[in-house]
Amino acid sequence: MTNNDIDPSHLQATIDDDDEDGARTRVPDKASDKRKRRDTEDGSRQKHKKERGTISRQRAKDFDIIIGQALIEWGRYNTNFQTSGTEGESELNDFLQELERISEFAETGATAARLLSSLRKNYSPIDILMTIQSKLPDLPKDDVILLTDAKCLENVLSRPFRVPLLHRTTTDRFCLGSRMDFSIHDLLVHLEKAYLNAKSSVSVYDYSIQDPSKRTRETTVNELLSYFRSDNSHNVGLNFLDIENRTGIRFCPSQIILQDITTILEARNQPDIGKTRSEWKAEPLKEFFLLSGENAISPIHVDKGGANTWILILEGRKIWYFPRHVTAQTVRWLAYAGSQYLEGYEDGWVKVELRPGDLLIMPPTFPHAVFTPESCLAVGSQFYTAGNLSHSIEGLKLQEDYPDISNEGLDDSVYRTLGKVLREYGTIATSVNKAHIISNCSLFPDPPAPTELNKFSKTSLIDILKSRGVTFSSGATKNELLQLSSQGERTPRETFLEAIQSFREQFKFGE
Ligand SMILES: O=C(O)CCC(=O)C(=O)O
Ligand SMILES: [Fe+2]
Repeated sequence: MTNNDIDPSHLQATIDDDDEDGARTRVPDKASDKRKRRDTEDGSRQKHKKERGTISRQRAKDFDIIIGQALIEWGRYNTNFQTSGTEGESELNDFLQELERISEFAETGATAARLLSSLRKNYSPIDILMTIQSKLPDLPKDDVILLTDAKCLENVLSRPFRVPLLHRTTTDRFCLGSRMDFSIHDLLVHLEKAYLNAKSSVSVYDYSIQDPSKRTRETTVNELLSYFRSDNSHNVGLNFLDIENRTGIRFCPSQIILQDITTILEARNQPDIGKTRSEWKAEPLKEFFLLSGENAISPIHVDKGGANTWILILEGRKIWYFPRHVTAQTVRWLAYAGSQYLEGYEDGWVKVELRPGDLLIMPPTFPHAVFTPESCLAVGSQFYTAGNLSHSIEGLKLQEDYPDISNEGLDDSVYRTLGKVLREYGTIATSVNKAHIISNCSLFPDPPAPTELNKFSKTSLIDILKSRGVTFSSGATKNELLQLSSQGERTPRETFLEAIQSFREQFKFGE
């Protein structure tokens, strides 16, 4: 047996030989009075047995109290509200009721770690081991990774993660966002000043509309202002999920900016601090506000482009639901079953309650549904990390294959960013990182070599030219089309496919 192997039966024997204080029971040694000694021994054994019983009962009670204290405190909320009865609303309302019925609040392995450390104050390591042994099957697994502080966030982001990260702000745990003193009122004042005169439009998710693909409609800042400023309680929770943060205030936790792979590559490309000669210019992380009316519901979807998403609550609350076990297969199931169907998810659904100051970070292409029990302002954005890059590539392909899984379409910036990252990342990736990325890169086809273009049909050439936005006369011959195709500028997606191809070529077996 090595030092790392602990034999539970051995521990049991050791502890049974000792009294609960860890001191061996001493019996008076008087050779002249064996009987008395036996009596004393019997009495003392009985006494200790009784004491042991009381102490282990007490220990079990203490343990339960500590478990109770270590569990995350989740607030109450109400999902039974009046709807105005349109078909879209009642459908989504039924969806929410079902989601509530089947989902459980997230549990975490950190609970077990906290339990251990609180037990250490009162019990010996052996006591703890014995108790943990019997409770092991009941100890929570990680539905989320609970973050304790900024250092912890930095560590977790530097590795791959497959479950959401959650940081809860409490009196002794500060918010990880760079600030949180910005309310719904502040946003309305800003929007009124910045946009109203320009009659700017914003998109709103309106679930009173029955066809899910038509629920995102354009509206004006004016409608947004009057919706949030009227005192009447609303039947329909409107959801403004796409308000670009142009306040000049940045909320993103600095650990996210520092672990964002575009930030890292940009810094590497600029050894002379202060000079901006580099070709590489990352697009700065754009932040978006999510402004949601009370009782807004978002059905199941993934966020776009295989990116990680962070979200910080500034005011109000949200209930965030997700499958307990997510793989590419889960996402394909979502594509098949649709955004309002909850069965078929392995290990069911879990939820977290998000309060002001709380930060949630989801890994790439992670299905989720959201309920807003009280009007809420949140801010967030998307980013790529080295640890999750192979999953991002897989997620991007999933969204290409099943566009309906996301509430936002793919845009050129996704391909541009990932293409640039792949071109640069090979120089710093470990061989394991490279292997993971390459194996998912093979989900994408190789871009056509210019010499192979002549094998393409006329229709395929027309498609290529159209995707590049190249204009040509309707009567163009195949040769003319060929010439245009081999000369023209590539689309961001084509450039991304080329980046994938050259990433693969960097990796030579045996080197
Ligand atoms: O807050 C909501 O209702 C949904 C937010 C969300 O998941 C998104 O905008 O992608
Ligand atoms: Fe989302």
